[in-house]
Amino acid sequence: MKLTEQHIEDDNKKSLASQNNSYNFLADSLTSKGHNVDAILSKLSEFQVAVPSWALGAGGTRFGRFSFYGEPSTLQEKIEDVGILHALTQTAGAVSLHIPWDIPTDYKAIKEQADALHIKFDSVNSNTFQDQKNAKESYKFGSLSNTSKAVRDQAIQHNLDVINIGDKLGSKSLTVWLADGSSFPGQNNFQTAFQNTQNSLIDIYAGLPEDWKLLIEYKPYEPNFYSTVIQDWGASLMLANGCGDKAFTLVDLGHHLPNSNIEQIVSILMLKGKLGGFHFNDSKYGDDDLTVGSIKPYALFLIFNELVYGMESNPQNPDLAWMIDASHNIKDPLEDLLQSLEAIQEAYAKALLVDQKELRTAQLENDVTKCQEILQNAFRTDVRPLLAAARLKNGGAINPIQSYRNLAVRETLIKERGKHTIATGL
Ligand SMILES: [Mn+2]
Repeated sequence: MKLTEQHIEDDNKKSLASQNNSYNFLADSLTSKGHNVDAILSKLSEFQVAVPSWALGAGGTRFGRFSFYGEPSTLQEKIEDVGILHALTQTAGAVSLHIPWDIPTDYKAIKEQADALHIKFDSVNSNTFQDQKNAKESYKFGSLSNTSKAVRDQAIQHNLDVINIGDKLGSKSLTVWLADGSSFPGQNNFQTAFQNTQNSLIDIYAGLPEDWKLLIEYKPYEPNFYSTVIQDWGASLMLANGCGDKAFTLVDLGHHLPNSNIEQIVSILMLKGKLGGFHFNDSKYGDDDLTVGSIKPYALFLIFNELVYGMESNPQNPDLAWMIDASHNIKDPLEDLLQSLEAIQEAYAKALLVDQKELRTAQLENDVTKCQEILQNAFRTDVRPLLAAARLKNGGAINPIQSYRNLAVRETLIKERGKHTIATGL
């Protein structure tokens, strides 16, 4: 299924008058406060977030998986789904592939399909957290950190293969997330595991093309419950520094212990020019992989405030790889992703409303109340008409979920693909 601009334009007609009223009111009010509304709209349009290939189907929990009808079962169908998200939102212009779940059989055809839908190939993700069919060695006790050289070598080779696949598609970075760690005290020698990981990453780094980046993700626990080898940003940063200038830390919102100050983490990493990528999701307790912005929207805004500050003030930090990393267990995955994309844009737009100069002055004067007022005034602004205007400008939907339902996207996908399809992946 392909959503055309005409489909969306026709559906927009129903809400166009009301959108224009809300937008004009908001734009006037922002302009009178000194904001450059056109500049904000351009920034919103430029901000593209990658959709991971594994988020297009139902995820499941360790207790069960409830399939969602009409799921994409081939890479081609997954890209088709990202095309639908991008057509509606104009902010999902990239896909992040997971290897070996999504190895293309025909590179040229996949690239042409993605090009036609204006979708780029963002970071490629390796997988050494589960054993593949016919693999000689097992990752049961770790991959890049394993005590066995044969296992480490297999895991290194897999990452080199992933780079090779990504290179053929135009990707420019490899994301490594390891499940390596231990579930019981005494199981691992912390120092050996860390050093093995560092050495393995150095071997992978040596295989990076010149214009590529290595993004190292961290996570404090799960699937191992006593220790993980790369448990926090400090460990990731040490490993990145041990590799070289093209290695960076990747922050995943769900990969922190409760109440961690994630905005401070991203801020310091950007100061050091070492934040390479960011994974969006939301959580109440752990790595819950819930819809972005569904639980802690203010925390997301505070993080974006630091990201915006970093993007404007830290030229030493590269452009970031943005990706949604969530799982969908009870909602239509595409509707869930539309909600996430909206929440990301909303937090970004609000962060763009923070008057950094005024904030700086208030900080210098130690006017704590004013500092808080500046942030909260931006956060409390309803920016949704601004997001809709940015989408509208590029041919997207005023209300993506409403259009998705009005245009009967899921029903059409079920008709085309059948009911009981299963997306490859988890
Ligand atoms: Mn992640």
